[in-house]
Amino acid sequence: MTLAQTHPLHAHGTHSSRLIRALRGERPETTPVWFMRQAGRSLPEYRALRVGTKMLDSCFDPAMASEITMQPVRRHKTDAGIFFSDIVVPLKAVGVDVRIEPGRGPVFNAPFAAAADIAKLTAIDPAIMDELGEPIWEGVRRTVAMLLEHGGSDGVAATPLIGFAGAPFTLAAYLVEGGPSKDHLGARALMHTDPAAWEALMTWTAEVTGRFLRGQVLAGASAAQLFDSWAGSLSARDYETHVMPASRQALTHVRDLTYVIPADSDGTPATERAVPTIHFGVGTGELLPLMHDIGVDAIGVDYRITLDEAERRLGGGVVLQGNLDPAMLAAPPAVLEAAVADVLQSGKSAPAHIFNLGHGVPPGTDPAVLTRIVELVHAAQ
Ligand code: 1CP
Repeated sequence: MTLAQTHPLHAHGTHSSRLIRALRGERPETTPVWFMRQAGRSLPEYRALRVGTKMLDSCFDPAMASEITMQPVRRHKTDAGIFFSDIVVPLKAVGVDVRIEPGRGPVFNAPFAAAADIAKLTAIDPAIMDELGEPIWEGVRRTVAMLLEHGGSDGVAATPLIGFAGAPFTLAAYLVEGGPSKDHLGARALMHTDPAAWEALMTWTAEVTGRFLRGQVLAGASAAQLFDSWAGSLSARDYETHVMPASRQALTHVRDLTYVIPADSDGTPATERAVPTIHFGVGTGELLPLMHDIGVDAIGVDYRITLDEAERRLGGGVVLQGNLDPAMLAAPPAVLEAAVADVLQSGKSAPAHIFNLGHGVPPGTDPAVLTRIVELVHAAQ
């Protein structure tokens, strides 16, 4: 790969942003902060914009998806935007009959639980994602242009956009169950009752979701996060045998995408780096080393273990993202402040720390609390 073939984000100037520097393992003077699910129902401007538009329709509307992505960046001054979409968007793009029910989540017309259903699904060529994803790529391009105009949270570098995708297991948990479930028993059983159908499902899902991630990075996203939200229901052994290969496969789709750190006036030559990746799951304290082993730059940690405990389990030297308990967003200001300070302190065990919640922003959150957290993190030493 030559510098001439590099990823266009070089031109966006996000290489020196707090987020991208932290993902390189540097420790910026100010800890970067963003929130999973920072866009969405906690914001009145989001609720107003969404009136009359179904969730998935908004994801395929480039003007709406880019505007929704910008809302929390403008309001809270976060160090990153996360592209407004959903993990089931690539499935919808390739023609799978899925909808998002308000207050519930993704629901399929029929579950993909039997080998025959899975054979029908996997007969869809994943490569059509590249073309059918065009409204998403256009949404990303518009967002990146808006972020460039907006400027950086530090007043210097541009604010980076994070692209994301669901990991194959979390998507399979919805596909096999036909909708949200508590323990994902259907998916966990299928890997043992019909390992061949399971593998076919995981391989296909990895291709579709990997292409969804790649398309976002090619359109200008500066980093990529893989959400394996429900992997915490798996044993380490099942994760390693039946899930990890597909997650690794999904990420192969962004492995060759790079950005450039320009030459420095002190004589340091330009360097080319792979687009940084983050891997997050809920209740995955037992899986952290395996989740790191698929080859990612940072691990997202939920709120169940402290960041220094996560660092210990990872063997040290891993960039961490997290992990304020979303329940703290409803706590009195003094309690919240102490909790933010605790997370920042614990994050010092890592080479670099990106402040975030331990899971998504709950819909009923007072947005002023999120703005306050950004201020607290940016003011901390
Ligand atoms: O601002 C942002 O963070 C971007 C928006 C975003 C992201 C990152 C949405 C919009 N969805 C997602 C990812 C996503 N979707 C995940 C992984 C992250 C996580 O664990 O929270 C998962 C598991 C989903 C599936 C999903 N979509 C759920 C969860 C259901 C369950 O099983 O508990 C729900 C409720 C949705 C719908 C959805 N996605 C996004 C929004 C704003 C909404 C609510 C829409 C509405 O009700 O109008």
